[in-house]
Amino acid sequence: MRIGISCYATLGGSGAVATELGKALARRGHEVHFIVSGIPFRLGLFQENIYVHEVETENYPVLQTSPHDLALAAKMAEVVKHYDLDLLHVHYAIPYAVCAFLAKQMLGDKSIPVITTLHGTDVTVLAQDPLLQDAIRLGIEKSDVVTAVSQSLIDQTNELFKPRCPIVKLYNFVDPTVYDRAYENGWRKHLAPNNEPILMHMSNFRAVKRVPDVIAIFQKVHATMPCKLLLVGEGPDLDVAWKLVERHNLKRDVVFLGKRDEVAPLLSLADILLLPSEKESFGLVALEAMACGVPVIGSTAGGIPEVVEHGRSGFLSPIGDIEDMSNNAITLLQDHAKWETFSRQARERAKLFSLEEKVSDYEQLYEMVIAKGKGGLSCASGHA
Ligand code: GMT
Repeated sequence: MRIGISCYATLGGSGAVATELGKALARRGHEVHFIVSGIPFRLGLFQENIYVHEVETENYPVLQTSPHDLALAAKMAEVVKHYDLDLLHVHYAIPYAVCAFLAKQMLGDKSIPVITTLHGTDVTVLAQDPLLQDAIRLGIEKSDVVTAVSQSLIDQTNELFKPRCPIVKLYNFVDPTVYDRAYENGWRKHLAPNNEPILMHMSNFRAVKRVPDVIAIFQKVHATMPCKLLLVGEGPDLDVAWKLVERHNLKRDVVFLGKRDEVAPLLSLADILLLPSEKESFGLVALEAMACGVPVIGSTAGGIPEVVEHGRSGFLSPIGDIEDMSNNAITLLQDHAKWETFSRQARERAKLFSLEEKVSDYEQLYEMVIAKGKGGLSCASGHA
């Protein structure tokens, strides 16, 4: 198949999933064309069957804003035509599903099926804005197939948008050959010289991640036992984290590592992953941590309970229940046998979300959409 993929190129789970999916499809012999505004952060070095088409727009003095999304739509149409693509798979309703719809209009007679994968923020955050809500609705309604990364996200999308076609659930995945605790490296000694337990939080530090809760949980655990906190990533609440760490006199035991592309070796250093999010449609970082044998202490937000089994691969508490989350972390860290059991169970659980299996699911979906497209899309044709 010849597949076009559009996604956000910056750090974030949706870009990671879209890129890993594209790479896996290319390894299976498909021709994969990334149509993007920047090089996807996990793309890595040259790989056979992968093409990147970057959209660049100039800022014209007379226009107040750059016509980026229109250029992206035009680029999609151009790549579809030039490479005779079989389908477009876009990640996020806005702008990508809307751009794909525009591209279809530009293509006129050449029909191209569009699959949209919802990752969360468009539905759970951006859709609160009534104007954007209409744009997201258009993206969903005009896609031939819509998938979502958890049941929780499907439920929220159904409630808000009542789409005519059922949304397909396709969970995110992890490559167990890359995410594996076997990575153990010399850093641990450097970061925790007295073999203190390491707690980790990894995110884009948006408000929905509840970074102040991360610090508060760590503060309570730290008051009970010597331990370290590793913060990976950056974003709007990074400053808040710095200030809290200083105010609570935790500087010596908290390390800010900043943005990192290759996270498997880092996750393998951790004893606990903290994910107390307010919203989380899936929680890819939880799955990646679990594959590295790291139990998760988190909230019950969104799709997290579909990934982390409470009481087996981690503990989940109501959003904001710092007391419960810190007690759970202490329980696991004080009982090594229990931690070992949770670590093993986390790895076993993560194997159920293995890359190869989920990529086959996407392949099947693509084949079905292409075949239906040739005979006229059924449910989806009602949309167009
Ligand atoms: O979590 C973020 O802020 C990044 C965001 C993204 O768009 O990359 O992540 C969303 O998609 C991921 C991949 O499907 C999910 O694992 C995350 O749970 C989801 N984030 C939210 O729902 C807040």
